[in-house]
Amino acid sequence: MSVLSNMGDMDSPKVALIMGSESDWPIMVHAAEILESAGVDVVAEIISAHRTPGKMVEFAQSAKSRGFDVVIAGAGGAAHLPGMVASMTPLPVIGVPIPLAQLDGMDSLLSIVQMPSGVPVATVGIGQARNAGLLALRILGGKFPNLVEFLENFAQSQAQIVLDKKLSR
Ligand code: RP5
Repeated sequence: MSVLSNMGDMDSPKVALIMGSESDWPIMVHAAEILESAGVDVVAEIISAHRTPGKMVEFAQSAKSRGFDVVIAGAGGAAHLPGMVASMTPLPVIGVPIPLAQLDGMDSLLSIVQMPSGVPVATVGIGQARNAGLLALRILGGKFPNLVEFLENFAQSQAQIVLDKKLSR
């Protein structure tokens, strides 16, 4: 493998979208969609902190050299994936708490948000994968100015949708 293919294309933004289970994908796909509509290269993978811990360590330790700029990690229940990955990479990690049948995602939220001092994970709301994608775009905007333009247009169209609403009675 050449150094270049290992590093990826350094001039284009690249986000790793990891999740503990295939069952997280219907929520996590919303992060992929907003990122891809902004032209960001997304690599999605199932990595479980508990079922595939070796794969998690390998991923976290190589994420930066693989050319990723940001990691978005979704997990439900005892949601240790985002925090464990953050402990092994200098990249920004955004955690998405996945709601499960029991406890409505409060377990996932509390598992992800309450990180020890020195190991930050930016946590979005329960099930809010699209916000994780948007936050990743804001982080990437510092390096890729075209993404700032995308976000400005996004905010404008979002505002227009609200302005166009009519209340009927
Ligand atoms: C977590 O366990 C996963 O992130 C998922 O949200 C949850 C349930 O996984 P499955 O039993 O559906 O594979 O690790």
